[in-house]
Amino acid sequence: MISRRRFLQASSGLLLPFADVGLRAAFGSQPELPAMPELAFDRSEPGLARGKLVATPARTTINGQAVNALTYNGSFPGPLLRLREGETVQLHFENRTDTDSNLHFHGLSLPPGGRADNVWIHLPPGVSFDYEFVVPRGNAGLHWYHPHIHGSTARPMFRGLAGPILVEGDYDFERELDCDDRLLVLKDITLDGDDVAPHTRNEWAVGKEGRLLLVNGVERPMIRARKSLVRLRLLNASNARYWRLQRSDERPLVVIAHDGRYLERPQESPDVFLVPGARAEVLVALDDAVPVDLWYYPTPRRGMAFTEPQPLLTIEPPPALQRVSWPATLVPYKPFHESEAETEREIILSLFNICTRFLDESRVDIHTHRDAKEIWRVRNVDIMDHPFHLHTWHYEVLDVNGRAPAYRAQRDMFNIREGDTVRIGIHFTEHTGRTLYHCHFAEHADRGMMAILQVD
Ligand SMILES: [Cu+2]
Repeated sequence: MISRRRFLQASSGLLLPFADVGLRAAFGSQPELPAMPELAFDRSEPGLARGKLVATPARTTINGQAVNALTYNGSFPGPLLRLREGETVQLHFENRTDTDSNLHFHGLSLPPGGRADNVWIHLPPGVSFDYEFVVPRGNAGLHWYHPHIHGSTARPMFRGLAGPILVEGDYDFERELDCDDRLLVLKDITLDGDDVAPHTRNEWAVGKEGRLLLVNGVERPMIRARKSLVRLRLLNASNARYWRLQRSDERPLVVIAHDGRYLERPQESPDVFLVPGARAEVLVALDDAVPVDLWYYPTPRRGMAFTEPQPLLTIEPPPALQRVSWPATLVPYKPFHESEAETEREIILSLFNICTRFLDESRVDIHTHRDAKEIWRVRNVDIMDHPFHLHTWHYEVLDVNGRAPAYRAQRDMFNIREGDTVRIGIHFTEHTGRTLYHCHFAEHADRGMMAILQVD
């Protein structure tokens, strides 16, 4: 908990960030940020990565406490799947939980069926499935995996079924980045004794937020930076919490990626904002010999569980500071040209439904064809925000209530605030099949706030 004095400093912007934080770090009461455990792939055959993932209840350690959680391979959050562009992945998945399960590879551009990103298969308890896919080129970045069973995703995901996927690529800009590279899974949780707290009735309406704000499973860790430039790869694996992060010294963060796609060029931003399911990569430049805190700020939305602003993570600079720099450009960007769009559709978000309908797995809500370029006008007529996710393809946000965003980016998550109209441009390249778009509050998706897209 932070003191009232500190809270007032934070909210009035008169932050004195270093005094107490530096001391706390120096006296070692903050745990060091644990690196995410990695799934051990067998790569004895060139071009092939073979691994095994088991969804299972386990007694695990969360924030230093023994907890009965749901895990992948015994760890909370699930282990990192470190993949390479172009390789074939064979992933044996076993469901040892007591409800149906499967895997959704959120953010990877995979075929939405077969043995790839197939959310239509439901594996009963005790049943296994062999996933197999090629990691597509252009997918280098941070993605994640979690169960995607309509009606029973929110509960197991809150209890722990979520893990990161990091695809390594071969981009020139990365060779220029001399940085300390860290992967951070942001996941909140509420404990009830040594169990994970169940959903309350209200949380099924507004989304379940946890009281503990965890980074790689621990509260308020610290990083002893090995370089003066720290690259944070951030994943919001929460059911419903919005995470807005900002430096304690109020210097800008340098954003280089959203949702597993690199930007054209780094963008300085006062903060980084992650809705459930979103990812971002930011650079934190350390050029003073004092620790920097990354603060969490609540984002007002109707129904939210208010959490005080608080320091989430402390970054201690290395003993010898270097001059930091980063490349001026990152990767070439293919913009969405509105004049090439053949269709403009209206998608209306309302309470637990999309265009007045709840999900029906036997119905197709939108039909289109491969290579189509479409504009979707996503209108939120509800009194609640809804984070909008499209499977299989990324989209570019063209405007929010008619205003273009500060910079263009490919995304698979975007917050549609109550009353807002957000226009997105989608190019349905490469894949065909039946896939989904939905609200990424896991509780809303479970209640039917999902719809089906068929691409022929
Ligand atoms: Cu929603």
